[in-house]
Amino acid sequence: SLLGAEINLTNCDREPIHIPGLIQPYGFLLCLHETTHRIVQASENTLERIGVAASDLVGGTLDQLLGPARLAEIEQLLPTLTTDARLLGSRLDHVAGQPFYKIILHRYDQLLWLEFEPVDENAVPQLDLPFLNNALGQMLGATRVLEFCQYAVEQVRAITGFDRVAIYRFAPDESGEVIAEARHEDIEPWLGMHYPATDIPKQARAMYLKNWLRFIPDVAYEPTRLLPVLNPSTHLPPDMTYSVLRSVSPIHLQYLRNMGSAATMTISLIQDGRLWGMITCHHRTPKLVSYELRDLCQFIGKTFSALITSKEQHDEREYQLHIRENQVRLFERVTSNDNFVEGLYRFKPSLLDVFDCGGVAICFDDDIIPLGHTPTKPQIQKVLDWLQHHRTGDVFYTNSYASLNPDGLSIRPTASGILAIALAEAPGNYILWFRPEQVQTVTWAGRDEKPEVMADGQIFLSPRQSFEQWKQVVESTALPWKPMEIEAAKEIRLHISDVRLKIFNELQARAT
Ligand code: BLA
Repeated sequence: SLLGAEINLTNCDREPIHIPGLIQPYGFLLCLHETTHRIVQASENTLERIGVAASDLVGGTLDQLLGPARLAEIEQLLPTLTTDARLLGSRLDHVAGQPFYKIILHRYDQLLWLEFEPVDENAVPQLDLPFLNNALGQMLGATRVLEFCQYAVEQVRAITGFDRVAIYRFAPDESGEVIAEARHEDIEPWLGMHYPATDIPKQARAMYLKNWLRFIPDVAYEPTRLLPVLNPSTHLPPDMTYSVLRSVSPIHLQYLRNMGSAATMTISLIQDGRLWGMITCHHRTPKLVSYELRDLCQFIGKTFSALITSKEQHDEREYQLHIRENQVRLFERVTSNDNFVEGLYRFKPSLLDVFDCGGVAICFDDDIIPLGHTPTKPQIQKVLDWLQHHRTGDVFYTNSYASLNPDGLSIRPTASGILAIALAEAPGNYILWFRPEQVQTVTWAGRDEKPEVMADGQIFLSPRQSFEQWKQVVESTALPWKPMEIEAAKEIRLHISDVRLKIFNELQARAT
């Protein structure tokens, strides 16, 4: 590595992936001095690509390569260039008598970057407006997040033809889950799989916030060096953050090979300045996607990003409505039933159905009524004893009971999360909602496979070893209780106390 530091599985976050001094050789790169427009660096594969040695190009100007019309066009573009990529013309360009190339230009790190990409003549890009219009209509019309994601993966697959197009959504702990997928029927599904945060290191995430798209057309490539490796003015390797051809981390290339992927394209999904998720595309054989189609995919990624918050809000409102409706129906039973406790569990919806949980326990007058997946009655009794000594207020909740009470370790599969409401004055009267440990509910990629070991003893690089690591992080935790769920529990508590007060008053009235 350029900084002389050994990058391995434990320090990926420090690999300086923005300054590899290398490119993917399917295209070639020229870096021009910002003011003189002389070529200061060139990728070493120009000889192979266009029959001109990089050493012959460096120090010279572009007129060695391009005709006067093309040169004039470039000279006109250069002064206004920014980090935003510009494609030179939508027509094919002829470089020094060789096959067709397109030129992608941007300005960064005091250099003008000219990246030459070969044109796949079999895949002449078509900006299909009816398709786009229809795609946009679908995305706008989708109401739920998952439906929205499904449209997006199907559209990207229809445009590009990748074997697999998936949406990978990040969790607050930065691990992620495949929540939508469109794939070739011959390959195994990844839907529902979880992968660890370390699969996409921090600096790579930061890079994908600046770039909407990362493209690796052939993971089996031999990287090509820049000549010279260091920018002569700065004596540093040039910052390739915005370079399309930027060479890929060898660790990530190995990862992709282990996944059975020969080509990938990844589109960032960004919400409020943070990475919400990514559309990841994989192909079993090398695959060149034209710049225009990649641009179209970026357009879809940006549209997706702009709409995601509204779809999330829709899901939230729908969940809120579901809670309200079930609450109302539950309250009717509680009020109309002679025995209000029966109203809580005998019918549908019961306490189990009002919001997401694994199980419920109604603990009333020394009786415990469990519903769904709960600890055993004696275990529940222990939770009640603990609550009486430790609880503050009428509502208590945690998504990691075992971290508060070591005794909770034995019940963590069903009761890592506990939401409790105290009923009435009598001590020990509670309703408890339970939520299972996340580890019980998550499908981790390859969790049941044995770690494989490579010849040199290094751990085989794949998502499949990371389950243990992640498990340690989230052990004994459940998904957190949402504010609207806690609110719903409080309302249930109030309603029950109203009903009991009414019963009490009626009894009093009858007695007098
Ligand atoms: C990059 N890792 C990536 C990228 C993805 C993933 C999508 C973006 C680049 C690309 O398009 O391929 C991970 N891809 C996934 C996951 C899924 C998927 C999780 O399809 C699930 C469906 N990777 C590791 C480890 C390290 C590592 C242990 O697993 C470090 C030691 C590094 N991953 C790594 C690096 C990059 C990366 C450095 C940046 C590559 C680049 O842009 O140069």
